[in-house]
Amino acid sequence: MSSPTTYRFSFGPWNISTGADPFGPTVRNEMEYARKLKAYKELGFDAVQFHDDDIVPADLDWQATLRGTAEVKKILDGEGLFVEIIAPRLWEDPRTVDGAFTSNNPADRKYAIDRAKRCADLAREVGCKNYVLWLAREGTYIREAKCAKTAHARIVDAWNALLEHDKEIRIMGEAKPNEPVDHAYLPTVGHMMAIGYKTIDPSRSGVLIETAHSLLAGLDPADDMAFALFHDKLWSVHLNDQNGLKYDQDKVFGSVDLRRAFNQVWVLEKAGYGKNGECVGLDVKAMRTTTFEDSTLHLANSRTMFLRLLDIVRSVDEKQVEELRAARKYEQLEMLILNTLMGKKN
Ligand SMILES: [Mn+2]
Repeated sequence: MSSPTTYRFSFGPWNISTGADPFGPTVRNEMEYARKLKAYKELGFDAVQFHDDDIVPADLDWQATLRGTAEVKKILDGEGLFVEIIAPRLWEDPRTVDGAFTSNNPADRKYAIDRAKRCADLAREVGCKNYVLWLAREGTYIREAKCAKTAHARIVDAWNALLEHDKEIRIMGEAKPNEPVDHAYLPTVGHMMAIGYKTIDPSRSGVLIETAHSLLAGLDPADDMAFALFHDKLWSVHLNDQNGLKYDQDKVFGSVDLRRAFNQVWVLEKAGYGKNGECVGLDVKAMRTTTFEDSTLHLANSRTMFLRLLDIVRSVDEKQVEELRAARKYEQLEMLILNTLMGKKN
């Protein structure tokens, strides 16, 4: 038997937030940038997830960008952190109001591709080869607004342009079925992987799976992860939780459905996720009622939940599971899992 995985954890600086939501302003002070980066190790995290403009503003000239990036890299090195992934934030600029790569406007599409390439250059500067595309506004509010068939081709063209631009990066598509657009193109992990296989380099095309995004698509996150793992395409995750079909909630991992969280840890652990350097990424949001002093608790709690569930996964007697599977005694198998989750003797 191979040695157990020592998991490494990551999150993005946006996970320490001021608590604004679409219905109200900020409720906590902004935590100073260097203080956020300092929090990582204190909380037991090893790696940072960045949007391009989490490092330096997107409109700086290249020289200023290099200076800003070097400063951030210095802080990261000082803290003993590495950059796990970088993603271009292609959903806030006025030019991406109707989508980035799938906008009907050629000038806007060019802006999106140029910015995405610049993000790959930033990744190189901070020593990161993992590039994430969350296609936030690639979709429509009304179906007649765009030619969907053309839109898919444009996404592949942009993906290819990035693979061409940097021969070392690998690109992970992050699927989400809705929000901010009503209907998103590539709404599921399966869609995203199918697009990856259509690119010029499928070996550098994979996925990042967020728990809540699978749930919003009505799918089981553990099965989505298993599907991507079977294809050797699961290169990062955003673990969190989600209470039904609502807005994207980014709740603490395991806080809604303990067994569902257990199933995700089970799948990751059994497949050896993390053994090739993959991180356990968390994408969680503090409650709006949380105070500034407690504004990293949801991260610590999510990590704790993962590790406690990992202990439980590792404590389940595999031989017993195999026997119950072989005998098709699923009632007993279910009770074995439930008892284990409740800390009861079987
Ligand atoms: Mn989310």
